This record gives sequence, structure tokens and C-alpha cells, in this order.
Amino acid sequence: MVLDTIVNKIKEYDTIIIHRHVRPDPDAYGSQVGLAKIIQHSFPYKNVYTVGDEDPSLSFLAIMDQIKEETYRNALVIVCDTANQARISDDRFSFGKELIKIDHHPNVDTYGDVSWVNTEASSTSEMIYELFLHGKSMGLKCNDEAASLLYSGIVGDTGRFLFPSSTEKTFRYASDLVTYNFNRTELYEQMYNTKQNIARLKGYILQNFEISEAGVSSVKITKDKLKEFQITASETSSLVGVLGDIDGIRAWAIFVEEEELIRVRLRSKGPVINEVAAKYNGGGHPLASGATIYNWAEMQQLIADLEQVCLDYRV
Ligand SMILES: [Mn+2]
Repeated sequence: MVLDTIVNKIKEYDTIIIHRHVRPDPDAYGSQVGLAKIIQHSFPYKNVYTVGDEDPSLSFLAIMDQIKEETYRNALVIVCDTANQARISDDRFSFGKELIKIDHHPNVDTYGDVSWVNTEASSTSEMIYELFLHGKSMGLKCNDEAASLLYSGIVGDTGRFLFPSSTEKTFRYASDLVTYNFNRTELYEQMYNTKQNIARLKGYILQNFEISEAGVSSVKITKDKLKEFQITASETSSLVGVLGDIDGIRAWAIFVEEEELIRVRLRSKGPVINEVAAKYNGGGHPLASGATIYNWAEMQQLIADLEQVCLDYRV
């Protein structure tokens, strides 16, 4: 099966380079670096590298390696948590000898010589722990550092075990992971530490969201607002969940204006929204997606499409 193949490939190669998606989140870092730590701990003589754009807000989890192009020669490349090739951070990913994809997003782009995609998994970090369990008898070993990273990834992608993607398996793996020695309190403090300007933008979103009859909520954050709150467009990603608890909201969209485009973050409590996302240059999970539009007129169309999805859901 595919898990055997992946473990055997890991054993076969002396150099392994691990990538993940652009604009990383804790699951991207957690699965990427967690896997690297497992491989390094199991096979200390191997050269294992993690690459991609550095995100200062996640540097408490890991710092990326800087490697030369020639390192890719005869290397095994593994990409974690990334649905399509365009989203892979560091486009040298194709320079290796073989490529493996490990992911939990809908399989829109089946890249790689070996591909393991499980959309039922809460996170790619959960899949990496499963890979470890499977590979234990084949020589894989986990340590505290790996456990801490995988745990962060699971916590991040499940919204602290709140989202419906948290399964019995998620909890089982999490309960295994917390038996390792790492400081959970410190980890949570780092993951959920909120900067003051972000807290104020959160207040703005809560004051200014709109809501329709069918339960579609939307908020528009213009370039001027970002400037006023001194926030970068990418920093708004942590705020997408704030409308989730509000009575009457079934699906919501946060529109963030960047230089050349408007980024849309979509969430839902039931109606499937990734098809709407796909219509607007995006995609993702059925209940959590992203899209891109190019003017505010398109925003109205997108909201109308969400409205339809919510109406259909009610019937
Ligand atoms: Mn993920």
C-alpha cells in the first residue's frame, strides 16, 4: 500500500527535501518539519532539509533550511499539505529525483510519483503521525520535537479540536502525542498570542459584518482599513473564524483587498462552499476555502452564489 511505498522511499534515499504550501499555517509547518524530525531521528545519517518562505509568526515552530539547487540532485522530495503545484513554496520541488505528495485537501492536482491524499484526515500532521505508526516496525521513530510539531499542526487545523474534521482518530493520535515531553501551555501561548492591532481589526469585523436572510455573512476589508490598522493582508488569515459563533450565520466570506487583487476567505457551517470558491479562482475544503477576485463588483456575484448555496442547503 501507499504507506509502505512512502516509508520505503524514505529509507531508500540519503537526501530528503521537504516542502509545503506558501503562506504557511501551523499544519504546513507541523507536517513538514514533524516529518523531517521523524526521519532525522530514525535515520541520523540521512540529510533532511525543510524549505520554503519563512513566516516570522511561525518561527517558534521552526526555521527553514537554505539549500543549493545541486542538493536536489538524487534527492527525494516530499510535499506536505499542498493541494496543487502552484501553491508549493519554493518551486525547485520538481528538481529532485522523485516526488511524493502527502495531503488532506481535495485532490485537485494529482502531482508526484507517489501521492497519498486523505480528505478525511483533520490535518496533514495527523497523516504524518499515521505514517509514523505504520512505519514503526520498519524503523521509524518519533521524538519530543516531532510530537510537538505534529500536535501543533493538528491543533491549528482543527481549531483546537472544534471543527467537525476532528475525528475519533484525531483525538487518539493527539492523546498519544501529548505523552511526549513538550510544553503544551507554552505552545498554545505562542500559537494564539494576538497582536493588539489584530485584536482591533477583529473588533472592526465584529462591528461591521453584514448578514443576509439565508445566513450569508460578509465583511469587506479595504486597503485603507489595512493601513489604518497597520495590518498586512496575510495577517488577516487568523481572523477568518471570528464570525463562526454568531447566531444565524451559515456561511461567511471575508474580503481582503491587496495590491492587485481581492483575497476571499470562505467558511461554512454546513453548505458546501468549495464549488463557489472554484468558480472564483480558488478552492479548498467543502467548509473552508479561499478564492481570488479582481474587483468589488465580483464580490456581489460571489455573495449571490453563496446565498444560493445556503438557500439550497435549507431545503
Ligand atoms: Mn492542513
